[in-house]
Amino acid sequence: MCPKLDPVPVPPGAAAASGPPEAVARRIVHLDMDAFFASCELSKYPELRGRAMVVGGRRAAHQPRLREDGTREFSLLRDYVGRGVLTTATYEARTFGVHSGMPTMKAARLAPEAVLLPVDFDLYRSYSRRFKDAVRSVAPVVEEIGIDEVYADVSALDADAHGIAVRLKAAVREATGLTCSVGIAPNKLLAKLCSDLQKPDGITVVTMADLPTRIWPLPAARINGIGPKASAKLAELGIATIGEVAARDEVWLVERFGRSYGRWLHRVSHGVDDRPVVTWSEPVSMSRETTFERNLHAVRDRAELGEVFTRLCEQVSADLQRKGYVARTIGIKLRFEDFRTVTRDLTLPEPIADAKALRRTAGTCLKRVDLARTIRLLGVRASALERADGAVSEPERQLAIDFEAGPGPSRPD
Ligand code: TTP
Ligand code: MG
Ligand code: MG
Repeated sequence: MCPKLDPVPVPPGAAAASGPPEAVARRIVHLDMDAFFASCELSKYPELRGRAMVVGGRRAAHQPRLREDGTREFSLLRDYVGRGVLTTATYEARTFGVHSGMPTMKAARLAPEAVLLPVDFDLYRSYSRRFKDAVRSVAPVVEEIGIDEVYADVSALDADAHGIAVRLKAAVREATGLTCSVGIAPNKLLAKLCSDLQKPDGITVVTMADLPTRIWPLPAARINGIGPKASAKLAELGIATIGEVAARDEVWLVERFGRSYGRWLHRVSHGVDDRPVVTWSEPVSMSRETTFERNLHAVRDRAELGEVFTRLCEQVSADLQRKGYVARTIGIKLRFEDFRTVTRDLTLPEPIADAKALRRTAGTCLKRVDLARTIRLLGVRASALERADGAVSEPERQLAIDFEAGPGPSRPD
């Protein structure tokens, strides 16, 4: 006999995309690329396959150099001096204890022979688009949640969970040559937890019946939403694992964490999560920026700087118009030779999308910056967006990743 399935709330408007409106057991995928930035770099430098390698900051000095015999010379971590942090590391480098967010100099002590590469965001964005398109070709209901991960609602697909995961991984591999790890579960919460359980190149399928054996032993901090503060408080109460949260009753949790967070803790520790897979969202801003090959000075390099500034405005304008938005706030970002970053913005009475108007407004912002030092980076941003057609919102399936949306090193290199 089939077990009785709880009805799953279907959000208004999501029914068509998420399958039939009647109660169905959901099947949600979380797919996350393996060592993403590093794996993208390996497609450029295949000779590094199998070697410990990390991706650090933006320094041109760490670009590989081509030798006369056609082979490449790479920077090694042991030669690094500076305050940068790693964006990621290959699994070979992780065996030395090196990981994302670690100061590069600390990583150099752990893995001195590892290769160090600078970030190449254009490359990662292009791989990101390719892998997301590949996922959509198998499972059309996709929510983008980061540069290297997505949720997909595969409830309507007529195949077993493992078979779907195999198809997704094959499509991603064919489109990018890269591996990913897939979790399939009845909801987003569990799918995200389980995609991490067999990394890299893993497939993990979890059902509600697996909760005690697969999910409860995990540290509570693995749940998105249990941050350092909540973890510390849980630890004070003698609670380390998700199972130990689940062992407390709701009233006990509410008394210690407040009504809404306490109730939420109770729900997530029991693997309950009704959030739908949302296939579109309104962009918050659109922006373009560029780091110069050499630092430019506002007076000495006026012509070159002016040209780049105009081009950035034209690109933002084209992005807005292509996606059907107008912007009320226009801003600029400058990073100087000493890595100090300043932003200025201006909010207009009427929203704009036109390149000339954008350039004029951004130019007004620029006048409010002291330009004595040379400039490394220039960016233009449009925010306070409204639909150009006046509609409040409209589904937009595939938003290009805003250039600043992707995660990056938290400190300049
Ligand atoms: P993650 O998916 O967290 O990590 P990953 O893909 O490198 O490795 P894993 O196999 O464990 O998934 O992040 C995706 C990319 O985001 C990562 O390749 C680099 C970037 N990133 C940062 O720039 N800084 C960070 O602190 C983290 C966590 C990631
Ligand atoms: Mg990843
Ligand atoms: Mg990720």
